[in-house]
Amino acid sequence: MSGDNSFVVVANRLPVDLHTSPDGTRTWAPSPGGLVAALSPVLERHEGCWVGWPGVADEAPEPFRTDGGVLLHPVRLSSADFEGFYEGFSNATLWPLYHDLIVTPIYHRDWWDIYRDVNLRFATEVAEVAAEGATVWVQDYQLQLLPGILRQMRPDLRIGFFLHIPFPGADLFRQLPWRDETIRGLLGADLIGFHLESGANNFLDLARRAGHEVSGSASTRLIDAHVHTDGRRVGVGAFPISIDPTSLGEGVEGSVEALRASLGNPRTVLLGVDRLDYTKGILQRLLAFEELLESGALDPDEVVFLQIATPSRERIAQYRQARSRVEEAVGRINGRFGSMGHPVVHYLHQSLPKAELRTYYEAADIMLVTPFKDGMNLVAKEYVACHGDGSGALVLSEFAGAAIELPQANLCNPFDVESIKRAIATAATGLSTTPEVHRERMLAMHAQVMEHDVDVWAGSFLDALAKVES
Ligand code: ADQ
Repeated sequence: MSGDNSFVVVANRLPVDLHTSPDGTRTWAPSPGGLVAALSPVLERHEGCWVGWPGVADEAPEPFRTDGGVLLHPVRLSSADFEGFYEGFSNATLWPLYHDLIVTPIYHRDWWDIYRDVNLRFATEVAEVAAEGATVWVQDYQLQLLPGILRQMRPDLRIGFFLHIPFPGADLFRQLPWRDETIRGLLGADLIGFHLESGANNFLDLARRAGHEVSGSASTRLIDAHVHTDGRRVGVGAFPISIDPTSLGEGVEGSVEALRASLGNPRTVLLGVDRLDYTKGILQRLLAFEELLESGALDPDEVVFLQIATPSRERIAQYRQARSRVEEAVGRINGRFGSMGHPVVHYLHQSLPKAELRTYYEAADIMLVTPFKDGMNLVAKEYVACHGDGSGALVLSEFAGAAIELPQANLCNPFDVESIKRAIATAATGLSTTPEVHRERMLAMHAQVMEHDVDVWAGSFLDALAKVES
Protein backbone atom coordinates (compact mmCIF):
# COMPACT_ATOMS: atom_id res chain seq x y z
CA MET A 1 0.00 0.00 0.00
CA SER A 2 1.94 3.05 -1.17
CA GLY A 3 1.48 5.97 -3.56
CA ASP A 4 3.94 8.08 -5.50
CA ASN A 5 4.20 11.29 -3.44
CA SER A 6 7.61 11.83 -1.87
CA PHE A 7 6.44 14.80 0.25
CA VAL A 8 3.08 14.83 2.03
CA VAL A 9 1.60 17.49 4.29
CA VAL A 10 -1.33 16.44 6.44
CA ALA A 11 -3.48 18.95 8.28
CA ASN A 12 -7.01 18.99 9.62
CA ARG A 13 -7.98 21.44 6.88
CA LEU A 14 -7.24 21.10 3.17
CA PRO A 15 -6.42 24.51 1.63
CA VAL A 16 -9.57 24.60 -0.54
CA ASP A 17 -12.91 26.41 -0.38
CA LEU A 18 -16.22 25.43 -1.90
CA HIS A 19 -17.61 28.24 -4.09
CA THR A 20 -21.25 28.29 -5.18
CA SER A 21 -22.04 30.53 -8.17
CA PRO A 22 -25.43 32.28 -8.57
CA ASP A 23 -26.65 29.51 -10.92
CA GLY A 24 -25.90 26.96 -8.20
CA THR A 25 -22.76 25.54 -9.81
CA ARG A 26 -20.30 24.44 -7.13
CA THR A 27 -16.54 24.45 -7.61
CA TRP A 28 -13.66 23.68 -5.30
CA ALA A 29 -10.83 26.20 -5.48
CA PRO A 30 -7.47 26.29 -3.70
CA SER A 31 -7.47 28.89 -0.90
CA PRO A 32 -4.35 30.85 -0.04
CA GLY A 33 -3.01 30.92 3.51
CA GLY A 34 0.22 31.31 5.46
CA LEU A 35 0.94 27.62 5.75
CA VAL A 36 0.12 26.97 2.08
CA ALA A 37 2.37 29.81 0.98
CA ALA A 38 5.19 28.54 3.19
CA LEU A 39 4.93 24.98 2.02
CA SER A 40 4.09 25.57 -1.64
CA PRO A 41 7.70 25.76 -2.83
CA VAL A 42 8.58 22.39 -1.23
CA LEU A 43 5.28 20.86 -2.27
CA GLU A 44 5.73 22.05 -5.85
CA ARG A 45 9.38 21.00 -6.02
CA HIS A 46 8.44 17.46 -4.99
CA GLU A 47 5.04 17.45 -6.75
CA GLY A 48 3.83 16.90 -3.22
CA CYS A 49 0.47 16.08 -1.79
CA TRP A 50 -1.69 17.78 0.87
CA VAL A 51 -4.13 15.55 2.77
CA GLY A 52 -6.94 17.18 4.77
CA TRP A 53 -10.63 17.80 5.31
CA PRO A 54 -12.13 20.14 2.66
CA GLY A 55 -14.19 22.12 5.19
CA VAL A 56 -17.72 20.94 4.36
CA ALA A 57 -19.29 18.00 6.20
CA ASP A 58 -20.41 15.00 4.16
CA GLU A 59 -18.80 16.33 0.97
CA ALA A 60 -15.46 15.98 -0.71
CA PRO A 61 -14.20 16.61 -4.22
CA GLU A 62 -12.14 14.00 -6.05
CA PRO A 63 -8.39 14.57 -5.49
CA PHE A 64 -7.14 17.29 -7.86
CA ARG A 65 -3.92 19.12 -8.71
CA THR A 66 -3.39 22.86 -8.25
CA ASP A 67 -1.82 24.93 -11.03
CA GLY A 68 1.51 24.52 -9.22
CA GLY A 69 1.18 20.73 -9.47
CA VAL A 70 0.31 20.03 -5.82
CA LEU A 71 -2.10 17.15 -5.32
CA LEU A 72 -4.96 18.02 -2.93
CA HIS A 73 -6.27 14.83 -1.38
CA PRO A 74 -9.53 15.22 0.61
CA VAL A 75 -10.56 13.24 3.66
CA ARG A 76 -14.32 13.13 3.98
CA LEU A 77 -15.85 13.81 7.40
CA SER A 78 -19.50 13.32 8.33
CA SER A 79 -21.26 15.92 10.47
CA ALA A 80 -21.03 13.49 13.42
CA ASP A 81 -17.23 13.27 12.86
CA PHE A 82 -17.04 17.05 12.68
CA GLU A 83 -18.91 17.42 15.96
CA GLY A 84 -16.97 14.78 17.90
CA PHE A 85 -13.51 15.19 16.38
CA TYR A 86 -13.30 18.90 15.57
CA GLU A 87 -15.78 20.82 17.71
CA GLY A 88 -15.68 18.31 20.55
CA PHE A 89 -12.30 16.71 21.27
CA SER A 90 -10.10 19.19 19.36
CA ASN A 91 -11.78 22.44 20.36
CA ALA A 92 -13.68 21.77 23.58
CA THR A 93 -11.14 19.34 25.15
CA LEU A 94 -7.63 19.93 23.80
CA TRP A 95 -7.86 23.65 22.96
CA PRO A 96 -8.82 24.80 26.48
CA LEU A 97 -6.49 22.26 28.15
CA TYR A 98 -3.50 23.40 26.08
CA HIS A 99 -4.41 27.07 26.69
CA ASP A 100 -4.07 26.79 30.47
CA LEU A 101 -7.76 26.14 31.27
CA ILE A 102 -9.05 29.61 30.34
CA VAL A 103 -12.32 27.73 30.11
CA THR A 104 -12.88 24.28 31.58
CA PRO A 105 -12.05 21.41 29.19
CA ILE A 106 -14.76 18.81 28.64
CA TYR A 107 -13.62 15.18 28.83
CA HIS A 108 -16.06 13.11 26.84
CA ARG A 109 -15.33 9.45 26.04
CA ASP A 110 -17.39 9.47 22.82
CA TRP A 111 -15.41 12.43 21.50
CA TRP A 112 -12.15 10.61 22.20
CA ASP A 113 -13.38 7.54 20.29
CA ILE A 114 -14.24 9.71 17.30
CA TYR A 115 -10.91 11.61 17.53
CA ARG A 116 -9.04 8.28 17.45
CA ASP A 117 -11.16 7.02 14.58
CA VAL A 118 -10.67 10.18 12.50
CA ASN A 119 -6.90 10.10 13.15
CA LEU A 120 -6.92 6.51 11.90
CA ARG A 121 -8.75 7.53 8.73
CA PHE A 122 -6.34 10.39 8.04
CA ALA A 123 -3.42 7.98 8.58
CA THR A 124 -4.95 5.45 6.17
CA GLU A 125 -5.23 8.12 3.45
CA VAL A 126 -1.65 9.26 4.01
CA ALA A 127 -0.40 5.66 3.88
CA GLU A 128 -2.08 5.32 0.48
CA VAL A 129 -0.62 8.44 -1.14
CA ALA A 130 2.92 8.44 0.33
CA ALA A 131 5.73 6.93 -1.75
CA GLU A 132 8.26 4.48 -0.29
CA GLY A 133 10.53 6.43 2.09
CA ALA A 134 8.50 9.67 1.70
CA THR A 135 8.61 12.59 4.12
CA VAL A 136 5.28 13.29 5.86
CA TRP A 137 4.70 16.51 7.82
CA VAL A 138 1.75 16.30 10.24
CA GLN A 139 0.25 19.58 11.47
CA ASP A 140 -1.28 20.39 14.82
CA TYR A 141 -3.35 19.23 17.77
CA GLN A 142 -6.18 17.67 15.79
CA LEU A 143 -3.81 14.93 14.54
CA GLN A 144 -1.64 13.98 17.53
CA LEU A 145 -2.35 10.25 17.20
CA LEU A 146 -1.55 10.16 13.50
CA PRO A 147 2.26 9.79 13.77
CA GLY A 148 1.93 6.68 15.95
CA ILE A 149 -0.72 5.05 13.74
CA LEU A 150 1.16 5.89 10.55
CA ARG A 151 4.46 4.55 11.94
CA GLN A 152 2.77 1.15 12.43
CA MET A 153 1.27 1.16 8.95
CA ARG A 154 4.35 2.53 7.18
CA PRO A 155 7.64 2.19 9.11
CA ASP A 156 9.51 3.32 5.98
CA LEU A 157 8.23 6.93 6.23
CA ARG A 158 10.07 9.91 7.72
CA ILE A 159 7.45 11.62 9.89
CA GLY A 160 7.54 15.16 11.32
CA PHE A 161 4.93 16.67 13.64
CA PHE A 162 4.45 20.36 14.45
CA LEU A 163 2.17 21.73 17.17
CA HIS A 164 0.77 25.21 16.41
CA ILE A 165 -0.63 25.84 19.90
CA PRO A 166 1.08 25.90 23.31
CA PHE A 167 2.04 22.61 24.94
CA PRO A 168 1.15 22.70 28.65
CA GLY A 169 3.16 21.59 31.65
CA ALA A 170 2.65 18.21 33.31
CA ASP A 171 0.32 19.61 36.01
CA LEU A 172 -2.24 20.46 33.34
CA PHE A 173 -1.57 17.79 30.74
CA ARG A 174 -1.94 14.99 33.28
CA GLN A 175 -5.65 15.85 33.55
CA LEU A 176 -6.19 14.34 30.12
CA PRO A 177 -7.73 10.88 30.57
CA TRP A 178 -5.97 9.75 27.37
CA ARG A 179 -2.58 11.29 28.19
CA ASP A 180 -0.48 8.14 27.65
CA GLU A 181 -2.06 7.40 24.25
CA THR A 182 -1.50 11.01 23.20
CA ILE A 183 2.20 10.97 24.13
CA ARG A 184 2.60 7.59 22.40
CA GLY A 185 0.85 8.97 19.29
CA LEU A 186 3.24 11.92 19.07
CA LEU A 187 6.27 9.69 19.64
CA GLY A 188 5.51 7.92 16.36
CA ALA A 189 7.18 10.92 14.69
CA ASP A 190 10.92 11.24 13.97
CA LEU A 191 10.84 14.92 14.89
CA ILE A 192 8.35 16.80 17.09
CA GLY A 193 8.39 20.60 16.81
CA PHE A 194 6.91 23.26 19.10
CA HIS A 195 6.95 27.06 18.82
CA LEU A 196 8.90 27.56 22.04
CA GLU A 197 11.60 25.77 23.97
CA SER A 198 9.30 25.82 27.03
CA GLY A 199 6.64 23.76 25.18
CA ALA A 200 9.30 21.34 23.91
CA ASN A 201 10.71 20.94 27.44
CA ASN A 202 7.18 20.35 28.80
CA PHE A 203 6.87 17.51 26.32
CA LEU A 204 10.25 16.03 27.29
CA ASP A 205 9.23 16.15 30.95
CA LEU A 206 6.00 14.28 30.20
CA ALA A 207 7.78 11.70 28.05
CA ARG A 208 10.21 11.10 30.94
CA ARG A 209 7.34 10.71 33.42
CA ALA A 210 5.69 8.25 31.00
CA GLY A 211 8.79 6.04 31.35
CA HIS A 212 10.73 6.99 28.19
CA GLU A 213 14.43 7.79 28.30
CA VAL A 214 15.13 11.45 27.49
CA SER A 215 18.46 13.07 26.63
CA GLY A 216 19.33 16.77 26.28
CA SER A 217 17.08 19.78 26.52
CA ALA A 218 15.30 21.72 23.79
CA SER A 219 16.94 24.38 21.59
CA THR A 220 15.57 26.67 18.90
CA ARG A 221 15.91 25.48 15.28
CA LEU A 222 18.28 22.71 16.41
CA ILE A 223 17.80 19.19 17.66
CA ASP A 224 19.54 19.04 21.03
CA ALA A 225 16.99 16.79 22.73
CA HIS A 226 15.78 13.26 22.07
CA VAL A 227 13.29 10.76 23.42
CA HIS A 228 14.44 7.14 23.14
CA THR A 229 11.54 4.77 22.57
CA ASP A 230 10.98 1.38 20.91
CA GLY A 231 14.61 1.31 19.76
CA ARG A 232 14.13 4.67 17.97
CA ARG A 233 15.36 8.22 18.67
CA VAL A 234 12.77 10.98 18.38
CA GLY A 235 14.11 14.53 17.96
CA VAL A 236 12.38 17.35 19.87
CA GLY A 237 12.94 21.08 19.28
CA ALA A 238 11.51 24.59 19.02
CA PHE A 239 10.69 26.11 15.62
CA PRO A 240 8.97 29.48 16.09
CA ILE A 241 6.54 30.04 13.21
CA SER A 242 6.43 33.33 11.35
CA ILE A 243 4.69 35.12 8.51
CA ASP A 244 5.06 35.55 4.78
CA PRO A 245 5.50 39.35 4.59
CA THR A 246 4.63 39.36 0.87
CA SER A 247 1.14 37.99 1.64
CA LEU A 248 0.20 41.42 3.01
CA GLY A 249 0.73 43.09 -0.38
CA GLU A 250 2.67 46.31 -0.85
CA GLY A 251 0.15 48.82 0.45
CA VAL A 252 -1.90 51.24 -1.63
CA GLU A 253 -0.81 54.87 -1.73
CA GLY A 254 -3.25 57.14 0.06
CA SER A 255 -5.23 54.29 1.65
CA VAL A 256 -3.98 55.01 5.18
CA GLU A 257 -4.86 58.70 4.91
CA ALA A 258 -8.29 57.77 3.51
CA LEU A 259 -8.92 55.36 6.39
CA ARG A 260 -7.86 57.88 9.03
CA ALA A 261 -10.01 60.56 7.39
CA SER A 262 -13.02 58.22 7.44
CA LEU A 263 -12.46 57.89 11.21
CA GLY A 264 -12.43 61.69 11.65
CA ASN A 265 -8.61 61.99 11.69
CA PRO A 266 -8.14 60.98 15.33
CA ARG A 267 -4.78 61.63 16.95
CA THR A 268 -4.37 57.99 18.03
CA VAL A 269 -5.71 54.85 16.37
CA LEU A 270 -5.69 51.65 18.44
CA LEU A 271 -6.22 48.32 16.64
CA GLY A 272 -7.07 44.73 17.54
CA VAL A 273 -7.22 41.93 14.90
CA ASP A 274 -8.10 38.45 16.07
CA ARG A 275 -10.13 35.33 15.53
CA LEU A 276 -12.99 35.80 17.97
CA ASP A 277 -11.62 33.34 20.50
CA TYR A 278 -11.82 33.53 24.31
CA THR A 279 -8.06 33.01 24.49
CA LYS A 280 -7.34 36.28 22.68
CA GLY A 281 -8.28 38.64 25.56
CA ILE A 282 -10.45 40.95 23.43
CA LEU A 283 -12.85 41.78 26.27
CA GLN A 284 -9.98 42.60 28.64
CA ARG A 285 -8.45 45.08 26.22
CA LEU A 286 -11.85 46.75 25.74
CA LEU A 287 -12.21 47.06 29.52
CA ALA A 288 -8.73 48.60 29.75
CA PHE A 289 -9.67 51.08 27.01
CA GLU A 290 -12.94 51.92 28.79
CA GLU A 291 -11.14 52.61 32.08
CA LEU A 292 -8.57 54.83 30.34
CA LEU A 293 -11.44 56.88 28.87
CA GLU A 294 -13.18 56.95 32.24
CA SER A 295 -10.09 58.27 34.05
CA GLY A 296 -9.39 60.87 31.38
CA ALA A 297 -6.02 59.28 30.49
CA LEU A 298 -7.41 58.95 26.94
CA ASP A 299 -9.61 61.62 25.38
CA PRO A 300 -12.60 60.22 23.43
CA ASP A 301 -12.29 63.12 20.97
CA GLU A 302 -8.74 62.15 20.08
CA VAL A 303 -8.70 58.37 20.08
CA VAL A 304 -10.41 55.59 18.13
CA PHE A 305 -10.22 51.85 18.82
CA LEU A 306 -10.79 49.50 15.87
CA GLN A 307 -11.49 45.86 16.62
CA ILE A 308 -11.66 43.46 13.69
CA ALA A 309 -12.71 39.98 14.80
CA THR A 310 -13.07 37.01 12.45
CA PRO A 311 -16.04 34.78 13.24
CA SER A 312 -14.76 31.53 14.72
CA ARG A 313 -16.15 28.18 16.04
CA GLU A 314 -19.55 29.72 16.65
CA ARG A 315 -21.33 26.44 17.34
CA ILE A 316 -19.34 26.06 20.58
CA ALA A 317 -21.11 27.69 23.56
CA GLN A 318 -18.01 29.42 24.99
CA TYR A 319 -17.31 31.11 21.67
CA ARG A 320 -20.87 32.44 21.45
CA GLN A 321 -20.53 33.71 25.00
CA ALA A 322 -17.17 35.39 24.28
CA ARG A 323 -18.74 37.12 21.27
CA SER A 324 -21.76 38.42 23.15
CA ARG A 325 -19.55 39.78 25.98
CA VAL A 326 -17.34 41.61 23.47
CA GLU A 327 -20.34 43.03 21.63
CA GLU A 328 -21.98 44.13 24.86
CA ALA A 329 -18.79 45.95 25.91
CA VAL A 330 -18.49 47.66 22.49
CA GLY A 331 -22.08 48.90 22.80
CA ARG A 332 -21.59 50.08 26.37
CA ILE A 333 -18.34 51.95 25.64
CA ASN A 334 -19.84 53.68 22.60
CA GLY A 335 -22.96 54.51 24.61
CA ARG A 336 -20.83 56.12 27.31
CA PHE A 337 -18.09 57.84 25.34
CA GLY A 338 -19.16 58.11 21.68
CA SER A 339 -21.12 60.87 20.02
CA MET A 340 -23.53 60.78 17.07
CA GLY A 341 -21.59 59.70 13.99
CA HIS A 342 -18.42 59.31 16.08
CA PRO A 343 -18.17 55.98 17.90
CA VAL A 344 -14.99 55.51 19.95
CA VAL A 345 -14.94 51.79 19.17
CA HIS A 346 -15.42 50.56 15.59
CA TYR A 347 -16.12 46.85 15.56
CA LEU A 348 -16.22 44.46 12.60
CA HIS A 349 -17.19 40.82 13.03
CA GLN A 350 -15.72 39.91 9.65
CA SER A 351 -12.75 38.40 7.92
CA LEU A 352 -10.93 40.90 5.68
CA PRO A 353 -8.56 40.27 2.75
CA LYS A 354 -4.89 40.46 3.79
CA ALA A 355 -4.22 43.53 1.58
CA GLU A 356 -7.01 45.40 3.39
CA LEU A 357 -5.66 44.31 6.77
CA ARG A 358 -2.38 45.90 5.74
CA THR A 359 -4.03 49.34 5.55
CA TYR A 360 -5.39 48.87 9.09
CA TYR A 361 -2.00 47.71 10.37
CA GLU A 362 -0.26 50.69 8.73
CA ALA A 363 -2.85 53.14 10.05
CA ALA A 364 -2.69 51.89 13.65
CA ASP A 365 -0.54 53.88 16.06
CA ILE A 366 -0.89 51.21 18.73
CA MET A 367 -1.57 47.53 18.06
CA LEU A 368 -3.19 45.59 20.91
CA VAL A 369 -2.32 41.88 21.06
CA THR A 370 -3.43 40.70 24.50
CA PRO A 371 -4.07 36.93 24.51
CA PHE A 372 -4.23 35.05 27.82
CA LYS A 373 -2.25 32.34 26.05
CA ASP A 374 -1.14 31.95 22.42
CA GLY A 375 1.21 29.51 20.71
CA MET A 376 2.82 32.32 18.72
CA ASN A 377 0.41 35.02 17.41
CA LEU A 378 0.98 35.98 13.81
CA VAL A 379 -1.02 39.21 14.07
CA ALA A 380 1.77 40.75 16.19
CA LYS A 381 4.32 39.79 13.52
CA GLU A 382 2.10 41.07 10.68
CA TYR A 383 1.79 44.45 12.41
CA VAL A 384 5.53 44.71 12.94
CA ALA A 385 6.16 43.70 9.30
CA CYS A 386 4.00 46.66 8.16
CA HIS A 387 6.07 49.19 10.19
CA GLY A 388 9.44 49.05 8.49
CA ASP A 389 9.63 52.84 8.86
CA GLY A 390 9.81 52.43 12.67
CA SER A 391 6.40 54.00 13.28
CA GLY A 392 3.78 52.59 15.66
CA ALA A 393 3.85 50.66 18.93
CA LEU A 394 2.96 47.11 19.86
CA VAL A 395 1.23 46.24 23.15
CA LEU A 396 1.87 42.52 23.54
CA SER A 397 0.84 39.93 26.10
CA GLU A 398 3.65 38.21 27.99
CA PHE A 399 1.73 34.98 27.37
CA ALA A 400 1.92 35.11 23.55
CA GLY A 401 4.74 33.00 22.12
CA ALA A 402 5.70 36.06 20.04
CA ALA A 403 6.82 37.85 23.25
CA ILE A 404 9.97 35.67 23.30
CA GLU A 405 11.08 37.02 19.92
CA LEU A 406 9.69 40.56 20.32
CA PRO A 407 10.85 41.63 23.79
CA GLN A 408 11.02 45.28 22.64
CA ALA A 409 7.19 45.42 22.59
CA ASN A 410 5.19 47.10 25.39
CA LEU A 411 4.64 43.87 27.28
CA CYS A 412 1.62 43.40 29.55
CA ASN A 413 -0.08 40.83 31.75
CA PRO A 414 -3.55 40.34 30.19
CA PHE A 415 -4.96 38.98 33.47
CA ASP A 416 -4.27 42.38 35.03
CA VAL A 417 -6.35 45.20 33.51
CA GLU A 418 -4.04 47.74 35.20
CA SER A 419 -1.09 46.21 33.37
CA ILE A 420 -2.87 46.50 29.98
CA LYS A 421 -3.79 50.10 30.82
CA ARG A 422 -0.20 50.90 31.74
CA ALA A 423 1.12 49.39 28.51
CA ILE A 424 -1.40 51.35 26.39
CA ALA A 425 -0.74 54.60 28.26
CA THR A 426 3.05 54.15 28.05
CA ALA A 427 2.80 53.48 24.30
CA ALA A 428 0.48 56.48 23.77
CA THR A 429 2.67 58.96 25.66
CA GLY A 430 5.94 57.42 24.49
CA LEU A 431 5.00 57.83 20.82
CA SER A 432 4.90 61.60 21.30
CA THR A 433 7.48 62.14 24.06
CA THR A 434 10.20 59.63 23.11
CA PRO A 435 9.57 58.86 19.44
CA GLU A 436 13.21 57.88 18.82
CA VAL A 437 13.10 55.18 21.50
CA HIS A 438 9.91 53.78 20.00
CA ARG A 439 11.35 53.93 16.51
CA GLU A 440 14.41 51.93 17.49
CA ARG A 441 12.32 49.32 19.25
CA MET A 442 10.00 48.94 16.26
CA LEU A 443 12.95 48.72 13.84
CA ALA A 444 14.55 45.97 15.97
CA MET A 445 11.28 44.00 15.93
CA HIS A 446 10.86 44.57 12.19
CA ALA A 447 14.35 43.22 11.49
CA GLN A 448 13.65 40.14 13.64
CA VAL A 449 10.42 39.32 11.75
CA MET A 450 11.87 39.97 8.29
CA GLU A 451 14.96 37.83 9.01
CA HIS A 452 12.89 34.99 10.45
CA ASP A 453 9.98 34.63 8.05
CA VAL A 454 7.81 31.60 7.40
CA ASP A 455 10.35 30.19 4.93
CA VAL A 456 12.94 30.09 7.71
CA TRP A 457 10.41 28.25 9.88
CA ALA A 458 9.52 25.61 7.24
CA GLY A 459 13.12 25.31 6.01
CA SER A 460 14.61 24.83 9.49
CA PHE A 461 12.00 22.20 10.43
CA LEU A 462 12.41 20.23 7.21
CA ASP A 463 16.22 20.41 7.34
CA ALA A 464 16.16 19.10 10.89
CA LEU A 465 13.72 16.34 9.89
CA ALA A 466 15.96 15.32 7.00
CA LYS A 467 18.92 15.00 9.40
CA VAL A 468 17.21 13.04 12.18
CA GLU A 469 18.75 9.60 12.46
CA SER A 470 16.36 7.31 14.18
P1 ADQ B 1 -4.61 31.62 15.43
O1 ADQ B 1 -5.11 31.32 16.81
O2 ADQ B 1 -5.64 31.67 14.38
O3 ADQ B 1 -3.44 30.59 15.00
P2 ADQ B 1 -2.76 33.89 14.80
O4 ADQ B 1 -1.40 33.34 14.90
O5 ADQ B 1 -2.86 35.29 15.29
O6 ADQ B 1 -3.84 33.05 15.57
O7 ADQ B 1 -3.18 33.86 13.28
C1 ADQ B 1 -4.35 34.47 12.86
C2 ADQ B 1 -4.28 34.74 11.35
O8 ADQ B 1 -5.60 35.07 10.95
C3 ADQ B 1 -3.38 35.91 11.02
O9 ADQ B 1 -2.66 35.63 9.84
C4 ADQ B 1 -4.37 37.06 10.80
O10 ADQ B 1 -3.99 37.98 9.79
C5 ADQ B 1 -5.61 36.33 10.35
N1 ADQ B 1 -6.78 37.11 10.81
C6 ADQ B 1 -7.17 37.36 12.07
N2 ADQ B 1 -8.26 38.14 12.07
C7 ADQ B 1 -8.55 38.39 10.79
C8 ADQ B 1 -9.58 39.13 10.13
N3 ADQ B 1 -10.54 39.76 10.81
N4 ADQ B 1 -9.58 39.15 8.79
C9 ADQ B 1 -8.62 38.49 8.10
N5 ADQ B 1 -7.64 37.77 8.65
C10 ADQ B 1 -7.61 37.72 9.98
C11 ADQ B 1 -2.88 29.40 15.57
C12 ADQ B 1 -2.31 29.58 16.98
C13 ADQ B 1 -1.30 30.71 17.00
C14 ADQ B 1 -0.19 30.47 15.96
C15 ADQ B 1 -0.79 30.11 14.61
C16 ADQ B 1 0.27 29.64 13.63
O11 ADQ B 1 -3.35 29.81 17.93
O12 ADQ B 1 -0.71 30.86 18.31
O13 ADQ B 1 0.59 31.65 15.82
O14 ADQ B 1 -1.77 29.08 14.72
O15 ADQ B 1 0.99 28.57 14.15
